[in-house]
This record gives sequence, structure tokens and C-alpha cells, in this order.
Amino acid sequence: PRDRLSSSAAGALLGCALGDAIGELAFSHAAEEELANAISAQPKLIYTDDTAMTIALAESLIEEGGIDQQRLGQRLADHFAEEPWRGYGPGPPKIFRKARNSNLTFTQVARDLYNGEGSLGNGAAMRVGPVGVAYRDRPELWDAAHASAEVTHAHPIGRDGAAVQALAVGVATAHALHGRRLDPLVTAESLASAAETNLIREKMEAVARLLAEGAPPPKVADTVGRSIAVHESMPFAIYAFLKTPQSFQESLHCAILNGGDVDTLGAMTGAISGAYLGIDALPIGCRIKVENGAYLETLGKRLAEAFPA
Ligand code: 8NA
Ligand code: MG
Ligand code: MG
Ligand code: MG
Repeated sequence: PRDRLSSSAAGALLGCALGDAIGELAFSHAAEEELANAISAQPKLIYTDDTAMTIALAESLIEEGGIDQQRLGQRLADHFAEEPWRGYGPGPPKIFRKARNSNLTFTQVARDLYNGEGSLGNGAAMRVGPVGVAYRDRPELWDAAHASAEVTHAHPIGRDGAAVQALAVGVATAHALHGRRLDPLVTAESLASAAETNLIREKMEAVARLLAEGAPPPKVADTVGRSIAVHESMPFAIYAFLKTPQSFQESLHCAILNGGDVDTLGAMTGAISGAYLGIDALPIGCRIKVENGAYLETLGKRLAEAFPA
């Protein structure tokens, strides 16, 4: 079990990075063969803000033993300060600056964003994989996911989207740990019933229905969405995993070859699929090219040790 958890944790982190980096390439190479050629031509696969924030969250969980919102905010801000060029959404940099230049906490500043609504962007969901790996099928997962989201995403949709994505990674990790096969329809339905907002519950119910119908991916993408808003991307990322749970590559292609916020769709699908299938199931040709791959693998293993089975 210890080896399985370690493989699952490393798979979640590397799967996120691979999905993010390959998804970023899919912005300009949106057909399968063209994308394969683009990957071959790259000396390295460069990830974006999605993975940078995931690394910060994993480090914070390992060092703090759970979610400490101020320390997590500080780590996210430090990673941004070191690498501001990673393609961050507009909200987080504003929050980092304002938290530094005032006496307010990160969560207080995050609540002021977007006319006091808080952000419903997919930025809290795209980084939440480590929470799923750490808490798996434990009841603490839900609060930890919310707490991690609130540092930048205060909108109820932003928080709920992150919690459902964390649960998807948690379910995937728990199945991998116990060597169990996951039932896609049961999983989609249980994620729908876990959702706390009507909007996300309805989207996850649509995912379950479209999976049962065997609807084609472009139709699913049109129905549930694939934008920068979490309720319009996280459900499609989960669908892409659940449609072909035994294949990282097929799930990833489904996530990123149907347009929209493709780096983030790739990061979310890649984290779930990597957690479920483990590190050895990731395509080796891509794995060796992913930037900071050795660090991501080590970080996964440390995360597994910090939250043992
Ligand atoms: P965010 O919190 O700034 O939200 C992203 C966007 O969502 C904002 O710019 C708004 O347009 C919109 N938004 C959020 N909350 C509200 C609201 N309450 N009302 C109306 N609109 C709202 O940033 P984030 O961290 O959530 O963003 C993550 C995304 O940004 C990821 O896709 C990531 O890869 C990055 N990114 C995306 C693109 C892209 O075009 N797909 C490009 C560069 C960077
Ligand atoms: Mg990105
Ligand atoms: Mg401050
Ligand atoms: Mg994105």
C-alpha cells in the first residue's frame, strides 16, 4: 500500500504537469497528429501557473501538515514572485500584492475581488490535486479543499469547484491505494451529490447522464462548457477522465483537443488520471521531458509520506 500511495501521489503531480504543459501546446496545435509532432519538437515540456500553484500547495501540505491559509498564501505568492511569467490569471497576482501591502489576510483580500463576489475562476480547482492525494477518502478532504481555495477564490462556485475536483482526485487515489477499479457512472453521481452549489451539482449530473448516453466529447464540451470559469471546465475535465479511466493518453486528449482553457483542463484531468493509474502509466516519452520532473516526483513521494495510508 505504501508503494501504491507513493506512485499515485507522484502520478498526480506529474500528471498535472504533463496535462498542463501538453495542454498549453494544444492552444496552437489542436489536432492529435499535429500535437504529437509539436511534443516531439520540444526539448522540454514547460508547465504554467496551474502546476506552479500545485507545487506551492503540495509544499505547504508537507511543511504545515495541513492547510494553513496564511502560509499557503505566502507560498503561492513566493512562487509567483520567483516566476511571474508562468501565465497566471489576473486575480491571484492582485491578491498577492494587496496582502503584502496591507494588514489584511489573503482570504480577506480574496473576498474583495470581482466586486466583492470573489473569484469563480478555475484557479483553485486546477491546483487542488495535492489535497485529494493527502486526504483521499477521509472526511477532512472537504474542509481542506475549501480552505485551500479561499486563499484566492472566495466565490461559492470557486470553492465548490475546487472541492469537487479534490474529491475526484481523492476517489482516484483511494481506489489506486486499495487496488480497486472505479465505476465511472457511480463516481460521476457521487461527485454530483457531493457538490454544494446547484450550478455544479447540475453540471456533474449532466456529466453522469452524458457518460451513460455515450455522447461524443464535442457534444459534452458544448453542454457543460470548457472556459476559465470553474463550473465551465472542471466538469469536462472529470468527464474526460471518467470516459476512459484506464488510459492517461486518451483522457488527456479528450480534455485538451476540444478547445477552451486547455492547459487547465489538461492539468485537472492529468492530476486525476495520474493519481488513479500511478506514475508508471504516464507516457514515458513525455515524462522524461517535463520540466522539473524529478522534483515533482520527489514532492509526490514526500506528500505520500506526510499523509501515510
Ligand atoms: P482569476 O481568479 O482571475 O479568474 C479568472 C477569470 O475568471 C477572471 O479574469 C474573470 O474573467 C473570471 N471571473 C472570476 N471570478 C469572476 C466573477 N465573480 N465574476 C465574473 N468573472 C469572474 O484567475 P484564476 O487563477 O482562477 O485563473 C486561472 C486561469 O488563468 C487558468 O486557466 C490559468 O491557466 C490562467 N490562464 C488562463 C488563460 C486562458 O485564456 N485560458 C490564459 C492565461 C492564464
Ligand atoms: Mg495555466
Ligand atoms: Mg498582509
Ligand atoms: Mg488555463
